[in-house]
Amino acid sequence: MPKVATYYFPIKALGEGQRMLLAYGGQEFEDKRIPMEEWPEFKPKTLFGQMPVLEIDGKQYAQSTAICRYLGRKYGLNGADLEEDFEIDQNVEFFNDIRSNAAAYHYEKDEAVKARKLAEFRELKYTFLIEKLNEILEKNNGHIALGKLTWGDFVFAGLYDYLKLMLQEPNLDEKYPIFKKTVEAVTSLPKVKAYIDAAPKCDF
Ligand SMILES: N[C@@H](CCC(=O)N[C@@H](CS)C(=O)NCC(=O)O)C(=O)O
Repeated sequence: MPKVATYYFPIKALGEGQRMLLAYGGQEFEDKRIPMEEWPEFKPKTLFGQMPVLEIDGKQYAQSTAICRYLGRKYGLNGADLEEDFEIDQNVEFFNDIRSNAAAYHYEKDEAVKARKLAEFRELKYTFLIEKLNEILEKNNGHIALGKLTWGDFVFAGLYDYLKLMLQEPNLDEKYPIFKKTVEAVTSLPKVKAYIDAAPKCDF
């Protein structure tokens, strides 16, 4: 078996998809959670100065979506053809767009600017994006694409709690029950559940 390690901050967010995919694939891995104090030293050793990073037999792999797509292909969680692969990519990129929109105000340091950006997002974009996401997941019966489990669901499930935090929407689950159902389609898979039960607990 190859020697595999994952590197990310001690949260789920962009790092959890790859961890859950490795667990799904029955791949043992070293789950390296780098505290913020150690990040400045590790950053220059990564491909793009960012995490998550996946390392297989000493080779680094970067970019969370590309990593999840790669592992998904490895473990049979991709589409059956070009068209199906496209549908997964397309819907994952749409989900990533929601994340980018939320990140645009979430990381703003100036509180007044942050409040203004959040208000603008709420007024102009939020409802359309969230309703569209709900429609996609409903249409696919609790999956992000193809009406069945794919690597895209791991991206969604890994990031969902962090997205909720960024959206400042603790009640999202009640309003859109399909979101939680999509997360649980991944987290209830026996090997993934075993990984989660043993992993450090994180809220997001
Ligand atoms: N497009 C990249 C984004 C990665 C990213 O933004 N990583 C953040 C943590 S979520 C990071 O490494 N931040 C520390 C830094 O940039 O110094 C991906 O999807 O992997």
